Amino acid sequence: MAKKLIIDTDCGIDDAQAIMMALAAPDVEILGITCVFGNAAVENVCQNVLKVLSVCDREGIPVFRGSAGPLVGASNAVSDHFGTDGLGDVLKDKDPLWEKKIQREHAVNAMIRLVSENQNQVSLVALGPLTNLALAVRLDPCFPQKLRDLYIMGGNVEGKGNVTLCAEFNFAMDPESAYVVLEEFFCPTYITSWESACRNSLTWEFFEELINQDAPAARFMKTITAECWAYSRESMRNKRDVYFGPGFVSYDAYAMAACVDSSVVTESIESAVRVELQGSIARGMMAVDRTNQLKKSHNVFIMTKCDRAKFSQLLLKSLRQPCKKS
Ligand SMILES: [Ca+2]
Repeated sequence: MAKKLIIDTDCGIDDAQAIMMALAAPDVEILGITCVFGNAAVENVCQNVLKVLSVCDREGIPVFRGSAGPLVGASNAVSDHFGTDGLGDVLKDKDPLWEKKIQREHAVNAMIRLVSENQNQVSLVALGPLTNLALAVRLDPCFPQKLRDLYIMGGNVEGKGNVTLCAEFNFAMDPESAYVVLEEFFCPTYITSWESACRNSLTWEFFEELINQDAPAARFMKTITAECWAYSRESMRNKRDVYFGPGFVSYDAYAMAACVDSSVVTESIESAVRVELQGSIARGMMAVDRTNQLKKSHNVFIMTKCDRAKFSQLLLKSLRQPCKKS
């Protein structure tokens, strides 16, 4: 039986890569893609998802618009990490009819409905700020227990931050939502932290091989990364390089890989975690409670090592699209 997925995304370039990985995976059925602000405004995120589905010839998958801002604080806090539109600011052929292609149902309602219709069968893959998920558990307190499992790209385990000193982007964009999700989602939870992704980076030589494949999805990826500083081979320009050295890191793709092929993850930490909300330096940081000081009943699994050869193959395959798929 196909594995049922809902992808919650703030569709930047690495989300695009992760979505393509899910589209290319055998035995995966994507029930819907729910959008959230983050790498760009939610309206841009919706258009980006539609674009990715169009490139891969999979426009039948429903796309839902979700939260435009965090639960608390300014709602215009988006990143320009992948350009202001989230996909490198190079796409000129905007679809003027995109709003008609978005489902009318709100992303959070859609998530609750789809999971209720497919109880204990849905894997939820969260690739952006966790606002939609936090709202889902507020609207339906039983939502987490109806999930099969949850995969998150976000947080950190070593106190290293990419946007602030101590916090990773997705958690820093909406710390309250990250807190709610990690306190109240008692389903099996698998996290790819920022450092986990960075410590399993690939080479820029591999990246060249990846985007120079002869297929529409690869050409699309080559186009949207061409002008983007996050894909600059010039090293030491960002915190990632300073902390971990140069390399190609497709963050969200690690969380997706863990979902579509669990054998990609070769080593994990099992621990309780909590998100810091009060700290002036560490707000949004994920604290890892390996000595059980918090006395929490629920542990999560945080990836520490992956099989890079397998992961590379998933990436390569994801850009050889459109592909024939029943
Ligand atoms: Ca993302």
